[in-house]
Amino acid sequence: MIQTKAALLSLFATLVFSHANYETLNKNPKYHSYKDQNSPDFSLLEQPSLEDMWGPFWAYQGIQSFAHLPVQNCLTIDKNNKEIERFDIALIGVPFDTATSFRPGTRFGPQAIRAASQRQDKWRGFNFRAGVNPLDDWANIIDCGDIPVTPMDNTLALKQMQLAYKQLLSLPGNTSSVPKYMSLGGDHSILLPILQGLYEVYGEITVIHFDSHLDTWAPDKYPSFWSSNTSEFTHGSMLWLAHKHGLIAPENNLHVGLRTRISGNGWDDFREDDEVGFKRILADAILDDNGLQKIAANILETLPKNKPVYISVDIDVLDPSAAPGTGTIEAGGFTTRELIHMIRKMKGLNIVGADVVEVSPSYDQSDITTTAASQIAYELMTLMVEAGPVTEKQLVKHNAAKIESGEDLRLTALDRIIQEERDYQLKMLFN
Ligand SMILES: [Mn+2]
Repeated sequence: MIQTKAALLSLFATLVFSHANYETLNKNPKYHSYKDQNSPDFSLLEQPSLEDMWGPFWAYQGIQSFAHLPVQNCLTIDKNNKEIERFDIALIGVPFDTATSFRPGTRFGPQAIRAASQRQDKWRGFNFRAGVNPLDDWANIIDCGDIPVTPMDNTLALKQMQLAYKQLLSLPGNTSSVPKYMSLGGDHSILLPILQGLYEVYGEITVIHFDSHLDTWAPDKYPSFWSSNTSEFTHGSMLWLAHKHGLIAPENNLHVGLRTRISGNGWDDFREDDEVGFKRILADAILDDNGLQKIAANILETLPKNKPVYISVDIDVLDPSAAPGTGTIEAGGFTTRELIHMIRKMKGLNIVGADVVEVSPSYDQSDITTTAASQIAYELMTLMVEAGPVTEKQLVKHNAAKIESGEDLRLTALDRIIQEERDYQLKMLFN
């Protein structure tokens, strides 16, 4: 009897507490907009503002930005203007696809990912896997629109992307010293100018690269007699170039999800990949006992804890059933759920930027790929929010020993390639 009484009391206490809890603790009026217009109290309510009445809209309405975030053309922001509205994290589209070796079409990626992100917004943005709403936390997040990259000339396109990231990374953050960018591709070659921009701000970056392919191929691994400087810049060689120009850490970069066939009759590609400073986690590793957990542990063991880390997600890391809308699909990849799990496990790393690339909507079915890409972008931004604001101490300009003069030779080398190529092209065109 005593036991029953105690049980009843505890049940009663739980009911009272949970009711009180819902009413007083969890009910954030910010997220409860509905007013009972039949209630007698309704006429006593304050006159609603036009914003109250017409500001909120349904997920499929409004002008499409990523997750209905505010839009600003960040490339036209004058950083010296004190009046500008500052931000900490921003989406930036890079609709460039003329460095692809197989099926093109990723120039339509950023707009399609935005369209697929419409059911994400501040209002219903709480990431329960992380315990944070990345769209409504300390970071001011916006959509910066697209870099207007030319589809006519890759030398010029590379130059435009270099200058664009330089400009974007020179803007002051709101809470952060520098904003972080979540780039939407575009083909994977866009990673090179991104890493160049980040190198100037942070120094060498460690890259974690989710991809079914290596993308550390030397340009001469493509079978062609014909070559030029710009022909070296492709979506399969950008990591080789980044290594050659000293933009990435010399070791402990990591591929996750590899499963493509490799060149020739042996392990050459893997040996060359070693030289570029990468370790490899193959897609099949997930078949081991506790494979997913082991992959996540391996990622955390390999990546540095206190150094800048960049996450690049080629959507072809997913199985074609989970991401058919990409240029170079490979059978036998991860599910979206598995990839999200791996990303979630990277909490605590110093993520300074990320991308989702190679989304090619014309090969997509029922928005499968674009929906996966928009969710991955959201998970990556969650990581950025969890990492906290960028502090001055993280910036390379505060480490004078690393860069002695204002100009870094490793960056000017790439600029020189571009200039030489430009001169060469002009000569070919007009002589
Ligand atoms: Mn790739």
